[in-house]
Amino acid sequence: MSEATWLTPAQFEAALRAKGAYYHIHHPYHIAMHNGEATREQIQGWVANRFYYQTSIPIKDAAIMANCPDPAVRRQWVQRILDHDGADGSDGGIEAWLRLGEAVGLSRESLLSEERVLPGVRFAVDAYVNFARRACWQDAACSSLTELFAPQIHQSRLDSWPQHYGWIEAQGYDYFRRRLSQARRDVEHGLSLALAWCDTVEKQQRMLEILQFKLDILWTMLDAMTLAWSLNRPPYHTVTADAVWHKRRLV
Ligand code: AHQ
Repeated sequence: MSEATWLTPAQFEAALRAKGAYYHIHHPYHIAMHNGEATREQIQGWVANRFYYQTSIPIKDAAIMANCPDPAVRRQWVQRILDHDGADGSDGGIEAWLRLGEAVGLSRESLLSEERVLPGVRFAVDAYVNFARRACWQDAACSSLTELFAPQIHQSRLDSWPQHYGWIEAQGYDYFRRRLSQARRDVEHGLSLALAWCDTVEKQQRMLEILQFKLDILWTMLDAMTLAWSLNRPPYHTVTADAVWHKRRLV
């Protein structure tokens, strides 16, 4: 492999953005949902499993804040927790995702119980949370930069799902709408942190690897869902039709 060379801030940002080629918008499961080819079970499975990701985000962000000694950064980062948990009487993203669950025919209890969360999804999401707990706060903060590509994916759902899935109640789409602006605000802060922090070739190369790690998390979540609901090979399917895998957050 050729020796890595120093990238100017503009070149480094371009290198980060080039990682969009591996974003999960290109995963077959996501493409099927976008094209209207997903079954009710596949949509419900995606909503129930992504709920575990959504409820893990504030835990991840709190871990970053716990490791960050800079009040100015914490004052900005805390907004991410409020976006998900809600604040000042306004519902947050987790509540909006519960409404998405109800819109696709899943009860709040079903999502909150995590009974539908696949082991592969849980392991991928837990890897993200544990990385945020153990990495330096700068590395962990910048791992959120997969959101460089998030506005496009949220918009694609708003553009395609209503026409394909008449059975999904419209209020379920509120979550994707709110993320269009929140993701852009997150990226502005995250990108400024990354460009300031990655002031050596080694840090730039490590950050590109960290971004790939996070892309792998998002991709792997959909791989687990593909096995279960596209290939009909949920965990232990050769042994039992029951959902016998562990169903609670252990880390
Ligand atoms: O809804 C999403 C969200 O709240 C976040 C927070 C952020 C992070 O801190 O890593 N990443 C993220 C993402 C959300 N939605 C995903 C999707 O496909 O709907 C995209 C995901 C991301 O790009 O990291």
